[in-house]
Amino acid sequence: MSTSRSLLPLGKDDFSVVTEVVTHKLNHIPIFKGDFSSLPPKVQRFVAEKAELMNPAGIYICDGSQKEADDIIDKLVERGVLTPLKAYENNYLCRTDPRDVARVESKTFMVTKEKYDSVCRVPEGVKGIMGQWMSEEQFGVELDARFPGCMNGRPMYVIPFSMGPIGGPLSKIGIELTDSSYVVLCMRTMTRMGTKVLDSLGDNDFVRCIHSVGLPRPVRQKVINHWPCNPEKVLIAHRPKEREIWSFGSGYGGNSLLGKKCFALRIACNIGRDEGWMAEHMLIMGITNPEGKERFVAAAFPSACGKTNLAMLEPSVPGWKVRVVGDDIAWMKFNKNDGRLYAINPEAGFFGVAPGTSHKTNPMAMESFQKNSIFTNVAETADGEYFWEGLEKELKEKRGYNDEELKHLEITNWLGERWHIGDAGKSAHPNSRFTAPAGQCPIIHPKWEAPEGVPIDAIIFGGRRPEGVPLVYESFSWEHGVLIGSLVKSEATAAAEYTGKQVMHDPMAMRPFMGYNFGRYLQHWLDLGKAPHKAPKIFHVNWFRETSDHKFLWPGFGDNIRVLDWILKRVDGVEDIAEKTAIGFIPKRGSVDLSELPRINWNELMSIPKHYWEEDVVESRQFLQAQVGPDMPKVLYDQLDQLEKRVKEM
Ligand code: OXD
Ligand code: MN
Repeated sequence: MSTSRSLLPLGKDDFSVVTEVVTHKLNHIPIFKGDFSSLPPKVQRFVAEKAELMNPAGIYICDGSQKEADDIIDKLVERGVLTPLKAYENNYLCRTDPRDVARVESKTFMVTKEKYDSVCRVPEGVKGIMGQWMSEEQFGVELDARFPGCMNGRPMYVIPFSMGPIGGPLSKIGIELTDSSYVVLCMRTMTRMGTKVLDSLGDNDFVRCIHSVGLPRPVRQKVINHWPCNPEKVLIAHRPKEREIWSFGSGYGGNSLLGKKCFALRIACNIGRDEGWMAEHMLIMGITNPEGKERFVAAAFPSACGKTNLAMLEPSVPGWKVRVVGDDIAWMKFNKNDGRLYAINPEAGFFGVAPGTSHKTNPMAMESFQKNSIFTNVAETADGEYFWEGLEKELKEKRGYNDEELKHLEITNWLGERWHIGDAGKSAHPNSRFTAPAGQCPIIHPKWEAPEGVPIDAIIFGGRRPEGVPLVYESFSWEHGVLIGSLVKSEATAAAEYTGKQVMHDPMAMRPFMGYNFGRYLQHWLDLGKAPHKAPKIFHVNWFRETSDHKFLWPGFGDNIRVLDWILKRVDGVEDIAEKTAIGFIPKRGSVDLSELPRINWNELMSIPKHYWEEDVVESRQFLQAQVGPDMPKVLYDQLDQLEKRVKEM
């Protein structure tokens, strides 16, 4: 263990020590805002220890009020960090340093004493993809090379936040310390934040989140776009046992809004394992059929597969209604009384990928960010509107332009350069984002903040699978469904540092967000699915299958309701609409409503090519042996054997 003071064990709260430490440690650091002495003692201690380590110019305790947000926005506008998007009410554009635009998976680590608590026992020479481990000793060294004095000359904001409705039985509290006021604003949208969270802390523990942009003052290098960051020294480290997150060098998204991926997935899946629940990369949606019966589903897709679009789907079939509970993360727990699985969305906002979002693809997301939203790395029109790839047509229609006029429209791209539609390059960064309050979504579910959550009847996995995988299939059992989840694959995404279009494994859509040994995580799923729990049915969908000349076989978007209709009928126990195949139950021809759709090549869309699946099973086994190895629960290898046998007999 390093000698780093910030790593000292936290120990029991001894109030006399706390008072002593606090007065001593805050001696030389002024309070810019808030009342330090009114913080709960354990929070005082956390703040004081970390302030001593990072040496900020002062401490700013966030109360979460509108006035506070307005003050911060005014300052950021004055400094040029935010630009008001004049066409809307309280919408702002932020351009980052172009080197800081996405999650940095290669610099993301789980820090545990035992390596195999974090990662699987992969064979010699194999690089594990389900998370990275760092030893406590190494972490101490890395921390000492970054955090001492890292907030010199900058304020340290103290952000108390709740993931989930404040005080709810499934909710958890975190405190984030950050030197980025952009982070404060985004955390205010993405979480429930402020004084009221502290009031509910009581005897509960909180997740300790420490974030710095990593550029103390005086700054010796050029700051680009008023966006301080330190790309060479990025580190995102989690200490699950200590419920602690340390993030350095990046101000962007999941790297800095620590309530999201770091807490609500990587740390929370550890808490969930200890406490008997699950933290998953899943949307939650309520679907009401034309007869008025509502069901909730949770769906896991890798990043950039359209979770936000699905969660806010506008059904193309009359009579159906969809309402969103969450678009990215689900915390789910089986209820002791009725045995059903209940889910909450721990977040309070949407941090959605902007490009591709339009009134055609996701009108409800568009309505959600007409005010009080922050747009990061999108483009701007001369009239103060946001712009990104996918908005060309509606902009043209809105202005009544012809093609030539559209090409002359003045746009400033995400790099701050003049740009026109048709010019080389993209106007917006492919991972540019909107940050919008969930409550502004016109189809937010009235129960989206129900503290006990909503009951889940189906779990859906999916990915971008151009080849071989039918539109929808249903698992034979919970165990088979867990195997299907462990074999989720998808084309790469701009949300991380990957480029290109290769199909990558993304087990349970959790590959970048796994917080402990993936084999044990699968075992946790298997354990939770047992009686008396009433495990939901598990399905797999693929909206992205292509013809040999790369045309999508399925229209997707609002038409996905047709597939959800079939899924919910299966949940209701309708038998005669399914056909047994080697990989699972698929819809019988005619059982998915295709009315009013242009011709769908059903045979191609639903085909299960034997050669493809033979190869896929072999590849899956190799993958699981290489990546999960001896940590893979035997039950799942049995499931894979059965799948292989069925495919052989096809
Ligand atoms: C996200 C992601 O930002 O999954 O939600 O990358
Ligand atoms: Mn996500």
